[in-house]
Amino acid sequence: MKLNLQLGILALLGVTIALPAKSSSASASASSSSLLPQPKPTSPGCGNHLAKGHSPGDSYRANLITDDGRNRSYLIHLPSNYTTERPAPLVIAFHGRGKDPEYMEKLSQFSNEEFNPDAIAVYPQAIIDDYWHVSSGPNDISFTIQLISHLEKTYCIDGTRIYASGKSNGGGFTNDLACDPIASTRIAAFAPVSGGYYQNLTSEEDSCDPSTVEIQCNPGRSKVPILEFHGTADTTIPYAGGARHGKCLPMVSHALRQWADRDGLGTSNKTEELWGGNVQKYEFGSGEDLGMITHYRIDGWKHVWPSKDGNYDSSKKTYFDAAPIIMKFFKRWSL
Ligand SMILES: *[C@@H]1O[C@H](CO)[C@@H](O)[C@H](O)[C@H]1NC(C)=O
Ligand SMILES: *[C@@H]1O[C@H](CO)[C@@H](O)[C@H](O)[C@H]1NC(C)=O
Ligand SMILES: *[C@@H]1O[C@H](CO)[C@@H](O)[C@H](O)[C@H]1NC(C)=O
Ligand SMILES: *[C@H]1O[C@@H](CO)[C@H](O)[C@@H](O)[C@@H]1NC(C)=O
Repeated sequence: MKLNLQLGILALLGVTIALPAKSSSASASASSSSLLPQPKPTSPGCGNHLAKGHSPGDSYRANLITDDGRNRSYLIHLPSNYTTERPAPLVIAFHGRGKDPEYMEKLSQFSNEEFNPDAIAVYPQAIIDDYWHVSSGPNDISFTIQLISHLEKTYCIDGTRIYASGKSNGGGFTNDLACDPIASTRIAAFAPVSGGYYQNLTSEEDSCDPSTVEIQCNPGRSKVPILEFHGTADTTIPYAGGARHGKCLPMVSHALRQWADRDGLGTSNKTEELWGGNVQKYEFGSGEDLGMITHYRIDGWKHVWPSKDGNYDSSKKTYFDAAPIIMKFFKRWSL
């Protein structure tokens, strides 16, 4: 209580409170997160008119000045039946390294009404090498939390139905948000695709063991829903993991088992062989929680967003589109 009060006074004085480091204790993250807006099924932006020149169904770029003074950009798509009265779900999709929001919009298909009939889709732009930063450079986790608050003030959003997805570096970043004590209390569910879940090695001499490496993760709630897609022929972020860029990539199945364990779902799964056994769907949990952690392992698939028709990543086709599966998964979860 005393700590809360002190932090509250600091906040009133305009002192920036650093986000707790990943290794911080649970009590420190709880006291900081109590200063943040709690998720509500409606938002302060309900009732606001759209800015001049923008209508439901449009995609357009907009900007946000963050508290570190950076001018950040994002692409937003409004559903065609968006109204200023009915709170819409929000999907935030993070592009891969070197890509941009327009690429991610076409790749992910989250602005395609056939796959996403009702959620606002927002595609933020990374800066400095078009890369999502967590431990150095711009604090993109803080940026994402500020972006959510900004979008809730501007648009009519259901704050209990905000979701995150991303590809490659954007997929790794989606997992970082799920592991963050504060972001994980603002975002209801997460869907990384071909994500790079880089872990620090504890010392220089340490070697990377992808099947045992412990994933640093401090979510602010006990049950975090995750849906992950990964191809076994991915040569950028190999399914089997390994050393890369001086860090350690976990074996993808090992990363998912750690999530299942963290969510209290145990480490064994219900396995379904799909499309003639070329895709394995692994669901962890039971009863209402079945599939809270879900993983699609795609045999022979490369570092490519799954699509039936081919896409910007590759003209190759696979058995399914990721977007409708992701949207169906998101629909199950709210804060
Ligand atoms: C932020 O950048 C955009 C262009 O990307 C520009 O139109 C806008 O005026 C900038 N905002 C501020 C406050 O500098
Ligand atoms: C990983 O190492 C980087 C420096 O290379 C450091 O800034 C960061 O805090 C470390 N992350 C964790 C989770 O220890
Ligand atoms: C799910 O269970 C099967 C059978 O035990 C196992 O082969 C597979 O590796 C498991 N999947 C994951 C992601 O742990
Ligand atoms: C827009 O409204 C939502 C909520 O009522 C429906 O679920 C969507 O199906 C609808 N979208 C379209 C394209 O009709």
